[in-house]
Amino acid sequence: VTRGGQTLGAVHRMRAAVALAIAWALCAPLAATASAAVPAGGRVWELVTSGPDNGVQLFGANGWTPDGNAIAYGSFGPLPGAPSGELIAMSVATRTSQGWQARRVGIPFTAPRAQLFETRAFGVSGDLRTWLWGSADPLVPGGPSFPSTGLYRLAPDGTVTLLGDLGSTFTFLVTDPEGVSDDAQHVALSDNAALLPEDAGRVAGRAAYEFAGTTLRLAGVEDGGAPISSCGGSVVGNGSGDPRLQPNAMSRDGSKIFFTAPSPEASFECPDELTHVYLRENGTHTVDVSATRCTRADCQGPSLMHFAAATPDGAFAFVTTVEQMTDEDTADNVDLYRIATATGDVTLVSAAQPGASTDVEEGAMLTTDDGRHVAFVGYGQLVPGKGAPGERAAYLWDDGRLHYVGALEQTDLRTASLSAEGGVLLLTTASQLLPSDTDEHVDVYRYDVASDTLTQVSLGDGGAGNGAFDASTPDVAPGGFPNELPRSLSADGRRAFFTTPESLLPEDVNDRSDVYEWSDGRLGLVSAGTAGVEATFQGASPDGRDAFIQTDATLTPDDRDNGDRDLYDARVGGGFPREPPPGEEQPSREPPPREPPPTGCGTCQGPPPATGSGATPKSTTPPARGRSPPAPRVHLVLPKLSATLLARLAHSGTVVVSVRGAVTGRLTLTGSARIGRRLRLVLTGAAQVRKAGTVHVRLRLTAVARRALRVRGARLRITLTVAQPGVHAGARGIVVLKGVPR
Ligand SMILES: [Ca+2]
Ligand SMILES: [Ca+2]
Ligand SMILES: [Ca+2]
Repeated sequence: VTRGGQTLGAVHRMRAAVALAIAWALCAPLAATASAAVPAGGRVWELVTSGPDNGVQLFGANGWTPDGNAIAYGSFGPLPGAPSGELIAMSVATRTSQGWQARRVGIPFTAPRAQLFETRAFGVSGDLRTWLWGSADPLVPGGPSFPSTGLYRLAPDGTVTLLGDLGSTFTFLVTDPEGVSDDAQHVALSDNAALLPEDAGRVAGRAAYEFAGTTLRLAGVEDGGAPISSCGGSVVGNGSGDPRLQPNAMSRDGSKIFFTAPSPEASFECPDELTHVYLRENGTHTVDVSATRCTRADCQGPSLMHFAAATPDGAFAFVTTVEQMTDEDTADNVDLYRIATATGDVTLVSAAQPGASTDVEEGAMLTTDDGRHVAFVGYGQLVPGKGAPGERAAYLWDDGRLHYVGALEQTDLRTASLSAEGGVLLLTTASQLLPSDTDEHVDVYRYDVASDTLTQVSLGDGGAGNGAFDASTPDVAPGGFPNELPRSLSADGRRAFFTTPESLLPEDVNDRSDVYEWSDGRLGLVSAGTAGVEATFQGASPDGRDAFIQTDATLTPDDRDNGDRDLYDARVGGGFPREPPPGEEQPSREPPPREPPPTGCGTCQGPPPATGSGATPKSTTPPARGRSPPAPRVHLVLPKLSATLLARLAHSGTVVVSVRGAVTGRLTLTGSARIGRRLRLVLTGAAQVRKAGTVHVRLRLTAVARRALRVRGARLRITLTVAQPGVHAGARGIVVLKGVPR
């Protein structure tokens, strides 16, 4: 297959390389020859995972503050300097005038057990300062322990509060809370276990609960506190647990919880009860927001109600149902309704005219914060003269006016973005919506209400963009809870972001994924486009100034991890003063003690040497607050892994190794490697060290690693981390395991 990007690539390779070299030298965006500027649009790359986090095994970004100045992200395994030892370690990076600085988030461990798998972050406040933690190990004395999971709140000052016991569940199987308020003081969740005596009569389904402060109460109840459903419980939102499928099931201030009762999965046990959508407000008052307003005799009801979304303030709820909720609605199809919770007013969203008939899909829908602009998927012809009979298509409802956007095959609105001001919808589809799209692969389209126009955004110079590549926009981070849904459009809709492996501009000289920005009709590169390295878009700040990307490319001089993956902010007008030259360093930024690579080490290597004294020590943690205690002079040494030991590990799946330099407390060894396209946990080991010195640890290959090694010719390049949470030292290195085909 010949692609436009490849034929252009050779011609432009040199030009792009020169442009990049200049950008490097200036450490600033290029002013002239705008078409060659990388990154485009006046953006400057800033290394977010800088200092000790440079090159950590990133898991994903979990969200950022609206100003784009702080971002939360997960990484594999306990990081050196971490206060605790979760499998997915959380950090928050904050932008300062000198650069991005990370702090670890975690709760120090109280019991010598496997925190690695049994503890994880469940949510975070909007300012990324207050955290919710779930753990099957007690994080405070007397807290629940396995198989029960405790829910904890970690305050900005480090105070840990046990909120309650979520019942007998394994932490990694517990769904995330379905609502966390902006201040993280309110948490809504659907639980199998009966957590309160009032819930003891439930015979099927889950029950919706709410933590208000430290008070646990049932949410799926009548005014007086009795469960609405006598048999089938209730769920927060629609019970999907997916923030894309039930946005704002809890209002951002925590005062309103939308719930469905009975719980949809209990329909067999409660055949006489129809699911309805209710609003529970301030833990005192409940309204059936989905009660029909139709007064005709033939209202096609009563019927099931499905919660689709709410606005962040809870002023509007959206439901889909076949029941006719208003007298004007006479069609017998599934419709989307908007309900004003204060007045009870109901608006039929999914019909351009009364009587128009089509079914709305019970899937992802989008609403602006004011509830006046809504995107949804429907089947058939909702707007006269647009689309085809039976066609699955995206629609945009604009304050009473319905617009046909375009056909959607396979894809849905999970990864779509609606601009905050409501006028622009960005979506991905494999359908060819415009003549410019001649491939059968996914492209990105931008619909503008004001001009009623559709634009193919993933289209490059000279028509590049019709190769066999799928463009994409981000879904919710794989690390679980988001505090912000990934956003691919600026509030005004004038900036749109996406990822594609296709080379759309001459500056993109690789055939790997890169991040692009469409801005007022011009396409630019947000990531580097340099050979051999890929980048993916994570999300943007509301104004579009900050575009967060994850990339293996080394984009700034302070990225010294030899090509490991990092988070970057491509920020309009960003950048920092240059680092002080060697010798001008603050005395407090003492370089970390470094061990030479162990001898007789087979294929392993020590951490890369610090390049220049500007390197931030990998083994120190910024003090949480107040004076920092003197860092103990401790440094762990990676285990010696001879070729024989590695072969034994590959064959048997486990070996015992010795780690030098341990102090008393918990020690963990984790190894991660790329298998296919994903970063996977491949090695684990832990020990409780009772006597400082050398400690023996049993290393185990995970099932996924053992499976991968059975493939002939397989090689796993494993990043091995040894860490002692709370101890100011750690070490990382690389080992290579060869496959053992059988
Ligand atoms: Ca296409
Ligand atoms: Ca590329
Ligand atoms: Ca890097």
